[in-house]
Amino acid sequence: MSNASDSWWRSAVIYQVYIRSFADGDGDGTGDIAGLRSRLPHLADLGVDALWINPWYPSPLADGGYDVSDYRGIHPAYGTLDQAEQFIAEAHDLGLRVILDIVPNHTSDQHPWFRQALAADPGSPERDRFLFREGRGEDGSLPPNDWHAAFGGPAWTRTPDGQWYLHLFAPEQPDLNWDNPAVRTEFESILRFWFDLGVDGFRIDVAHGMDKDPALPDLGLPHFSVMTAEGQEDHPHWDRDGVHDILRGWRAIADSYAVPRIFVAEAHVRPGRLAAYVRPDELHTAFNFDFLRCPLEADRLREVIDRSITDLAAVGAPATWVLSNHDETRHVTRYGRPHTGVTTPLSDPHQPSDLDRGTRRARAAALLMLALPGGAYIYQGEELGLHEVEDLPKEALQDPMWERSGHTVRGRDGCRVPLPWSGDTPPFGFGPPGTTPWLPQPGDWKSYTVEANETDPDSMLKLYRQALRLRHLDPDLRGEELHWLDSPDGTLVFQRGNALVCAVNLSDRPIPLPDACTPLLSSGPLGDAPLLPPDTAVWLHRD
Ligand code: TEU
Repeated sequence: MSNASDSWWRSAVIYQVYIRSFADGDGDGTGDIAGLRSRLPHLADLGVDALWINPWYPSPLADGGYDVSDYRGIHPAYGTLDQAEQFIAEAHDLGLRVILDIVPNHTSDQHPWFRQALAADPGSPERDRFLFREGRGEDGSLPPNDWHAAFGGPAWTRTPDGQWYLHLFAPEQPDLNWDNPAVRTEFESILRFWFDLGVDGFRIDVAHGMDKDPALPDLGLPHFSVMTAEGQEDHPHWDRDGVHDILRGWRAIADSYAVPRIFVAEAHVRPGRLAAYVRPDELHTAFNFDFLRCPLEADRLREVIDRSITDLAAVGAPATWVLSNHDETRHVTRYGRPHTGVTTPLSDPHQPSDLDRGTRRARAAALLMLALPGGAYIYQGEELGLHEVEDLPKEALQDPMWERSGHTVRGRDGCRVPLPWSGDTPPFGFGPPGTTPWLPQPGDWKSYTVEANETDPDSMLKLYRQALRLRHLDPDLRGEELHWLDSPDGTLVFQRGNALVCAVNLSDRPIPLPDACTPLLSSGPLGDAPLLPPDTAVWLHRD
């Protein structure tokens, strides 16, 4: 491959496949590789460049697969390693690259290493692969420190012999000890295993978490879900300098292949700290959670866009953009609320959402995102216009957040509902007729199916397809420059290259379109007058 194709990742549009909910080939209610392979034409037609597959490894699914019990296999419900290899080859034949999800901060409590650790004595080499400690208090019945787990409750669980082990997420996800050389060697070997099978890269889960202060000092923070080390200069477990040594070692492995492989970091860090992860000898890109979390307000967005591009350009990295993923409330629902930003841990489900408005704004946001320089991520179902399912029955909820929060946070299942493909009733083509999806689909989703999207010329799917086609064809969208043009308050207008202008109206009144421009694609009707209505975006060509 040429150098140009070696840097495909700088502007790639990457589609996130939450495999459990994408397409079910065998009718057991869980998405699988067979379903994914049968739907590859949908992804090729959409016009994306690559797929990121959420963890598909053997796992007890205590956290949707982010609790891995074998890093070199495929969960039997998803298929086999042979099928995985066939899928990778078929995706490549269609011009789609494949990125997997690696989970290095923690394993499953069913991983052989953790089972061996529990069976071994305190102080043993088996225990040293994880973070086992004695408790505090006279009889050691208090956790070793005051850290909280991201899903609620203490970050420590006591074992029958009295020692405690650390888990920054669920108790079923024990944290690995990255000071142990065996841990480092093992993960380097796992990377090579999948690279050798033809995988093009990895998304690194919790890339800011592996390194812990060996003293494991108290944090002194009263609540959980502090993912970003906000307000904490020297945090004992997030975003410590030691993670960069690990990541540099991984980059060397990716670069050792004739066709270099790539990484994207999932790193929730304080503003200004992300660029360190994408220095030339570290990772290639990182998710832009500041953009995802930003309210849909012009001045706030402009600030985030400028800061992202400038910070990352300083280390030679491109920006990335993302509106939704498997951890956050779908943006159609967020943008239909009075407050459109993400609140921690999830946007407030008690605020009502106007889904018509949310959809109009989601369409505008899609044209904004896809006109920005750098890479972009599309979360499965956003191309169909799906909203968050906020009324899942309590007994259906599977996200550990629900249990761990004492039933106060419903968690992330509402954005993970299996996709609707066709037909008028569940399972909407997700699986063969009679399939009961692992999370129930709303009965009224027939207007969101791929089939329904195909027949409506103004559907979300048609908008995404047209935008992606133009993005590939228009040389103005290839560079990494962006020039802001003067525009009224509440609006964003910028130029790419010689002649591509993107105008986004987030104010509450129509604005005049820039002079001497021809509309190429708009997120909603423009009307007869050359005005851009509220909640609408347009791509224009300067005459
Ligand atoms: O997410 C890490 C993370 O920061 C989120 O779980 C966060 O706590 C949540 O978005 C709050 O809304 C990654 C994965 O994306 C997530 O699915 C896993 O549960 C987590 O790691 C543990 O592996």
